[in-house]
Amino acid sequence: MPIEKGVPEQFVPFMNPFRTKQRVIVKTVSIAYREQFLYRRVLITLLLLTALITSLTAQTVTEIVTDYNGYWKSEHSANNAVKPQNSHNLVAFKYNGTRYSTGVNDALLTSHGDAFVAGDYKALPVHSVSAPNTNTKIGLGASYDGVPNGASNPKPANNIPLYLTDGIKGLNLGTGVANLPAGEIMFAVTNMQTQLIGDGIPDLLITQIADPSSAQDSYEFTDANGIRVGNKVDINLSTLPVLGKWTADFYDASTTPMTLASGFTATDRDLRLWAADFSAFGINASNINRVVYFRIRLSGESDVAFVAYNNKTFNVASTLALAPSSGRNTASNEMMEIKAYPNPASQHITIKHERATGNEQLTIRSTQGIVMLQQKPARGSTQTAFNIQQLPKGTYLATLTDGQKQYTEILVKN
Ligand SMILES: [Ca+2]
Ligand SMILES: [Ca+2]
Ligand SMILES: [Ca+2]
Repeated sequence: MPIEKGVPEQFVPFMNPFRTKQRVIVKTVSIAYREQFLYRRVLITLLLLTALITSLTAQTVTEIVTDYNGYWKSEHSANNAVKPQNSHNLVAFKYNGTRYSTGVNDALLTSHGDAFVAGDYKALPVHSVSAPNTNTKIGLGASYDGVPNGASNPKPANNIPLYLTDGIKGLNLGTGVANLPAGEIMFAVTNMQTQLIGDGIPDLLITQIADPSSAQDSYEFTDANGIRVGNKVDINLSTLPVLGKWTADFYDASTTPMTLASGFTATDRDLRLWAADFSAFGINASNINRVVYFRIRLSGESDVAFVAYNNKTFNVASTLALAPSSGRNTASNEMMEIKAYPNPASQHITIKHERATGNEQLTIRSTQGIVMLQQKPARGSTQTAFNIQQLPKGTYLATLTDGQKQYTEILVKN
């Protein structure tokens, strides 16, 4: 949700080079050549447009069904006039012309005569995120707080992970976060099913619940050391078709209790959904065995009710960690502001960090999120050593936090 940004960039400029060229050349060439040139120009434009439309429709969700007031269906071509203003769960979505259920309530679809392919989708289990900034807002259906046209007292809980994982299977579309703080989220993935990659059935669903900006979140798979496997996918949600509208309060999450400004009370926003098969991430039979994590790099401007995954295609063990990416090159594979060495290690591991102020905490967690070791770096120090002899062999996450920022590094004990 852009707060102080201008109009998002559109894909405008590709015609311009042709125009410039034409102006220069046309004066000096024959009519026949000019016609031929124009014909070619039209042909090239048509081909470009066809390619653009094909790439857009390849990932297009055109309809959603939720359990709002029992049953609510809204299509891109015909937005439902009813605007949800409370919790409601995603029951189904239509992708490339086929309706897939999420497993929230298949019987509801059957009772309304909606044909569907049975699916099993769950929200990614986000347990922690970076600290909210002044643009971060919690979006809740306007009546979620019990006050249709105002704020409740006490205010709703200021709990970002809650609103990204609430509802049936975590798929509550009526709660979410606008301008989700910039950072990285890592998920440990298991049981990747090769035969379900490239089958055209979506494996990832991303919601967009407010005004989209052109800033792009980036999604990718990584190996045990955080190195990308396949390709990253930058997701521009501003080009997606609008599937419907909802009426929401956007509480300011930078203070607790949260506050609700009048301009953000009971205000209408668009709902969008992005979906893709994991083949879009370059995952295939030859590299699938290297996949250990799924990583999201958040731009700081996405507005998310939940990010869901196809539970038939892979399982997500836990949320590992989140670190802010401010000032970092998000195109890079580097994810650490802290550095562990040696890594892998078997006896001792040393973690280099910025000069400690005395307010930091260094924590080593298992991939299940269990705290294994913890230390407070000494004030003025730039590295902290851990004895890891007692840890079982495997992969761990070291996280440095000062209450505001978090930095994470993947460790391997061998
Ligand atoms: Ca309200
Ligand atoms: Ca939600
Ligand atoms: Ca698939």
